Amino acid sequence: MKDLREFIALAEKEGELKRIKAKVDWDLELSHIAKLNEEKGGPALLFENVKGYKTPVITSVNTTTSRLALIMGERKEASLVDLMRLWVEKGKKTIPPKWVKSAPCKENIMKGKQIDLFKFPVPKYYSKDGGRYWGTAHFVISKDPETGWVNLGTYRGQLLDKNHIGTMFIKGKHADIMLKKYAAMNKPMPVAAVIGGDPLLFLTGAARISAYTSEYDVAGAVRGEPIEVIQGETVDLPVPAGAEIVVEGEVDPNKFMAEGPFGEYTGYYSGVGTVDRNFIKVNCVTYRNNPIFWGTTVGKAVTDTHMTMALSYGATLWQQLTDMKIPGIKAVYCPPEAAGRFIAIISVKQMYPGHADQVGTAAISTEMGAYGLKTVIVVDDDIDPWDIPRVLYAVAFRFQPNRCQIIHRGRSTPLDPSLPIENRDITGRLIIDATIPYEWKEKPIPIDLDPEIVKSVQARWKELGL
Ligand SMILES: Cc1cc2nc3c(=O)[nH]c(=O)nc-3n(C[C@H](O)[C@H](O)[C@H](O)COP(=O)(O)O)c2cc1C
Ligand SMILES: [Mn+2]
Repeated sequence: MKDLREFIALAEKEGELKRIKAKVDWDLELSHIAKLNEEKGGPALLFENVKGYKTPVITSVNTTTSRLALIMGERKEASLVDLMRLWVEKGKKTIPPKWVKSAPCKENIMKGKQIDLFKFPVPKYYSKDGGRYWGTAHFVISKDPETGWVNLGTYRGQLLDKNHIGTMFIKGKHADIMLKKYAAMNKPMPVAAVIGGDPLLFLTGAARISAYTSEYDVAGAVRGEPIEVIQGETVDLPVPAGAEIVVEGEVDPNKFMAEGPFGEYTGYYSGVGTVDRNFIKVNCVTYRNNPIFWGTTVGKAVTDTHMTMALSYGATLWQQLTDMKIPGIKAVYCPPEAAGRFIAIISVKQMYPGHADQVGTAAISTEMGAYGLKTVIVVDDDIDPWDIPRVLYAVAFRFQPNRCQIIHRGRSTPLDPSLPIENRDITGRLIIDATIPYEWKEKPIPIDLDPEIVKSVQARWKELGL
């Protein structure tokens, strides 16, 4: 799948996409339709008649497991865990992108005074938002000035004026790490903010892939073939050949504009009013003929962003545990209800005393887990981590509060509404070992039905009138 258009064609064929022909306002109406539709598990929506614009807007692309499966080239019936397992398997061997010389994303080019981002139907999502958000289902490309590592990260982007996009690179995110290096060199950081291309790129942009690894290489691996890229017009960065819209520009580490607030995927705002943040000064916009704008809804779970993160955060946690070569890990699940990131459930086939503890502490030390993962639940391998009733059974009947581990300090997210707004750098963590301790000589004796009696009573089922 090279681009968003291939996804649209496939989703339409599979009954997973609806074209909205009625006129819809980009100002709150579009996002509210998308959100209500997502709450009902509805299709992806292609708004073809956005008030005042010719360019259509697509939303709700990642909201259901069936559509995530289409993106990953899987059967529509695949479960979230099947998709995560596939990501982990395929992601083991990264595939770097392939350079091409001409590409659809260069069909139109705006530079200098021609640039006007208001020419695109940028939605406003919630009434208390600080403005219209250009960047939701997008990703920002930047390059490490020391190593040449190319990073793709989904960082929200506010439309500030016709050639400025506000950004929020949270401390320690890869674009933030890179920006600090540019600051030390007294240089602006060249960036490209991209909408479209292979939909896997947005998923990997939102994934917690380890530092020094390019999301392009992971997306290529999961796709099974290299992502096609072309040199940026004004920046020395690879941009996806099949992108719908590429915004090229620079982030000056020493310049700030008022940004926010933005209704987050936690269901809350992460602050009051605006905050001065770095921004992208846009120098060039390239786009396809008849471009398609792509947005994702945030707000209360579960919507598009939560499903995006349940897959991308869950798969990267699983991948990172696999990379540590800890034996016995059967499956990982990060429930979308917890935005795919605050709670992780891991099943393990225990092989030695302390194995479950190792899994719990490893999880919070991965790139994914070290960032705001608050609760890890470790279960035995007879429990599927996505089977929440069985996980609760394990928490009820195998977990003992005296064996829980509280870690008092770890990297937090400024979005976590359980911490005071002004003090969200550091979080606590809880590791719930809901396994039966390996070292116990006397294990609880399970109650099993007698198989012989089961057989005989089943033979009498009709007679019993059941
Ligand atoms: C819709 C959406 C919006 C996001 N907005 C931000 C944001 O504004 N700032 C941020 O640091 N991370 C944001 N994230 C999370 C990052 O995409 C995620 O942490 C990712 O790992 C960042 O890439 P990096 O690991 O290369 O830094 C967002 C994720 C999604 C799905
Ligand atoms: Mn990264």
